[in-house]
Amino acid sequence: SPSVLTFGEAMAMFVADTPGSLADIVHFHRRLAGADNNVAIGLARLGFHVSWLSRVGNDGFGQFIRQALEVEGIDGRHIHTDSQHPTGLLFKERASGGADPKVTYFRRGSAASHLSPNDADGVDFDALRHVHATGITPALSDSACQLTRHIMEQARLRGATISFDPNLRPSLWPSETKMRNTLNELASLADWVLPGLSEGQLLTGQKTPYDIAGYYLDQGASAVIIKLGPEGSYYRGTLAGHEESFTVEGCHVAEVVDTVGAGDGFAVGVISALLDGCSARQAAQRGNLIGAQAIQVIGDMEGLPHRPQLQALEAEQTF
Ligand code: KDG
Repeated sequence: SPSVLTFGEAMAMFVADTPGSLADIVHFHRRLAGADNNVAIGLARLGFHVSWLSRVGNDGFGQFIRQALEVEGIDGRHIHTDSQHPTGLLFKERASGGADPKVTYFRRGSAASHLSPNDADGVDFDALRHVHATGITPALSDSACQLTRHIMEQARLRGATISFDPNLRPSLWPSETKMRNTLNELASLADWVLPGLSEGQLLTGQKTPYDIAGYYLDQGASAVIIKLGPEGSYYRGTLAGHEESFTVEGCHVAEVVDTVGAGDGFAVGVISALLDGCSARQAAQRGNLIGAQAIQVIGDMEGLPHRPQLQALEAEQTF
């Protein structure tokens, strides 16, 4: 099966058991967080060979992350243990009514923020079919940003496809200008760019999905798929050998439990479909479908389907 690499920061995430502010919550449940490792898990569950590159602290949470990914069958040979710095943490309040829950990070100076290009020394880029990058990793530090660029450039040179989810996290960046410039520059190294609508607007200064997509197509992308939330997703690209654009309707979701992880589920759907050889339309549809699964559970990745579940879900859809 095709070999995929993702990389970035995983964290132990503490989710409040009850609604209210972090100042008042006593009980939490521990789960796994991290956009890129969510995508790694989703793709591994669909049968892809996935490796995830990172740094974790020499602590219990680092062990937790290693174990959680091992259980999912993810290749952990590029996970480095950093004895000098701790594993990052994240606390998440209980969201209500479909609103985005508030998150508080304890990740500055974490093991993963010390990622640097050397950490990719052991990667066999020739064996890779696909690399998935997110805009969170370059926000962690200058050296993590250099690693992101290094991996994307190497993958491109060796002919692997690259997907990029900007995953805007303004609180992790020194300024909005730096965020915008860095992420647009990194996106120019990617084949498939997957922003949310408001992310795309902020990054490109364009209003419409058509124009946002145009910005990244001009930079060299072959597909731009824009997440429209409940309205589904919009595709513009040249995957079919000529340019086309269309909107794919969103999936009905009975109850939105927690929106975090929707974009990662979307990425899993799009990437897996395109690696499976499906059309752009099928990829956008599968993105919506898996994104919709992710928001019906509290955690980020508990809703990500295994291959038989995905087949059952796709059979139920009347596209
Ligand atoms: O996409 C989900 C992530 O946002 C979550 O798991 C935490 O990686 C995370 C982040 O940096 O916000």
